[in-house]
Amino acid sequence: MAKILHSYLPNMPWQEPKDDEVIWRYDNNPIIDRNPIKDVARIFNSAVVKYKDKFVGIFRGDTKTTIPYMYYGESTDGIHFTFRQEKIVLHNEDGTIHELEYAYDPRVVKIDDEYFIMWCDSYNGPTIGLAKTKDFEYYTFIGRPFLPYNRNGVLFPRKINGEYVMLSRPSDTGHTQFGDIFISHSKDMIYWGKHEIVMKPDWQWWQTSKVGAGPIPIETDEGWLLFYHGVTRTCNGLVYSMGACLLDIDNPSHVLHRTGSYLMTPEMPYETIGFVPNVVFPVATLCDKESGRIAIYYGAADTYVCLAFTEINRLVDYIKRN
Ligand code: BMA
Repeated sequence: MAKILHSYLPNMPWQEPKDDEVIWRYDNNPIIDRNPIKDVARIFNSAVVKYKDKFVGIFRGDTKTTIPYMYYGESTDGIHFTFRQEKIVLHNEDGTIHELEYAYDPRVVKIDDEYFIMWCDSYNGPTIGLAKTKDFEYYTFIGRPFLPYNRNGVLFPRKINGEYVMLSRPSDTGHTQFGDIFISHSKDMIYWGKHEIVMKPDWQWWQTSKVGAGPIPIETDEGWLLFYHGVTRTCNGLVYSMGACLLDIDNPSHVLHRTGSYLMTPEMPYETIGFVPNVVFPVATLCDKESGRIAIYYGAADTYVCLAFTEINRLVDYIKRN
């Protein structure tokens, strides 16, 4: 019986499974539809966390200029969100405003009493931006952990062996296709090193082009549970599916088990039809230690935010068997 070790969230969104499926979609997907804010055409690939007595999120909003920025939203049930109309403003350490050219695919993690935000930032090409907030009102820009080109920065929710640990996916300019997941370490969140490879694409076609870390890893007694996206190139463009793996608790560069069959691939109309068809892109999870429930927030077709659910025992069993 696999157990989640560090998340306590009894009132998270949940829907019972209909049969013995390992992962199941929310019946009322998508939870965020097109044109959710005045200047924003689509919200997708977004991060939700628990904050005080509500659920808050840092959302990727593709504006009507088609440039993406980050937006704040909140909810009492984790399903119905209200958004601030203005994009999130970051400040530098000296209090001046930190200008963003664009910002996409944010992840959020709470470490001690602060929330850290990672996103795909622009600095002579896409790389990872890192900021922090205590209250989702005032955000401080920390820096860019890695050189361009890099995407999908995902911090672990606690220090491991005394160091902060981040997954990332060094990549190309966008015109060629490769993407492996690496891990890096830092004592202060400023200087990052000890880079190691974690995972490369595999021979199964759904994950043969690129892989990238998804939500913040979940600590379980079987290892760190990491959902990830796997990409295949077809004659009709790229297809993004979802897989999962278990990483060693003390040395997360070591993959213990990994899905050879995908967990979820684009099938529903909201995943196969949209701004970019055939994309399932997991970005955040909520989970409950007592019940083993996991809710996954994923972007669909670069157009919507959707929810899917799983349960730790079924999932770990599936990852090991596949
Ligand atoms: C990736 C990122 C994601 C996006 C995906 C599919 O490179 O840009 O934001 O969901 O492509 O378009």
